[in-house]
Amino acid sequence: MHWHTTRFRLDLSRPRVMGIVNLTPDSFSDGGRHGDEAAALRHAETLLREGADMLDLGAESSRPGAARVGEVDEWARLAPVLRGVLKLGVPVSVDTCKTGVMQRALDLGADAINDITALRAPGAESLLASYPDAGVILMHMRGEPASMQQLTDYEDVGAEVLDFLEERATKLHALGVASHRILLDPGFGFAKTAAQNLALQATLAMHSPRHPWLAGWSRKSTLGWISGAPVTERLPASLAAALAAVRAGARLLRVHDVSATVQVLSVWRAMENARP
Ligand code: HH2
Repeated sequence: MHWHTTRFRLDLSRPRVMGIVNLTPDSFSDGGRHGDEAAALRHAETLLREGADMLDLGAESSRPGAARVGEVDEWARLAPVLRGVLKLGVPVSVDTCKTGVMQRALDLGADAINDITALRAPGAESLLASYPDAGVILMHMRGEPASMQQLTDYEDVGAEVLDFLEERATKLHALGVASHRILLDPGFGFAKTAAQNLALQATLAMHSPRHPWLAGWSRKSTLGWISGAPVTERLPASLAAALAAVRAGARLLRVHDVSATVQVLSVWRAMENARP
């Protein structure tokens, strides 16, 4: 099972780790710490030394209630760092929901687009179809980050999210995006209550989608709701969630704490593969 991206094929036969590089001054979990270009590049290099299999670069916070960033500002934050991280020898996805930013990132050579709105912005689907090799991550959410936590009315959250993701993948496929370019993401924390996030993962454990899926639990508020830990102290909770996601079938983990996640996965794999 491989995920095809612009320059690399990521082997997902074992779970992989995507290291987060946030270029936003207002991220919920690591706001502003990598704001300046050189610091962001150093952070990316550190994540790779720690064992990240790929990097995800984002310049607009999607935290509930976060302010929107204009296309020009978003690209101004992304471009210099993207140029640098594209030289580091691993796949790089760009976390954006703006078609113009996607195009510029793909023109610069980005390996994949990670879109929390699953390419629903005007022109986004056909743009991705016109870059024959780029990877795509389609995430489920409702509304906008500012309003999404008021949109949590579901009959059956697991079934609705799975249907949405399969529909989006089918639509893209029909437009010419090959299946092996597509990853799905249930969007933990996006227009879902804590209990719904848990129910959603339980559904995924029982019904695996037809494409590999990514789990983004790292430091999310559901983990605070369960454990009582503030965002700065959610490493143990994030590791437990990462492992539970892998057991539920996730093939890629979007995380802030790469070294600890890689360590957890290596011990888990050794024990899973051990025989008497
Ligand atoms: N979560 C965040 C941002 N982008 N992309 C995908 N595919 N899946 C996720 O779960 C996901 C995502 C939010 O986390 P973070 O990047 O740490 O914060 P912020 O959006 O505030 O920068």
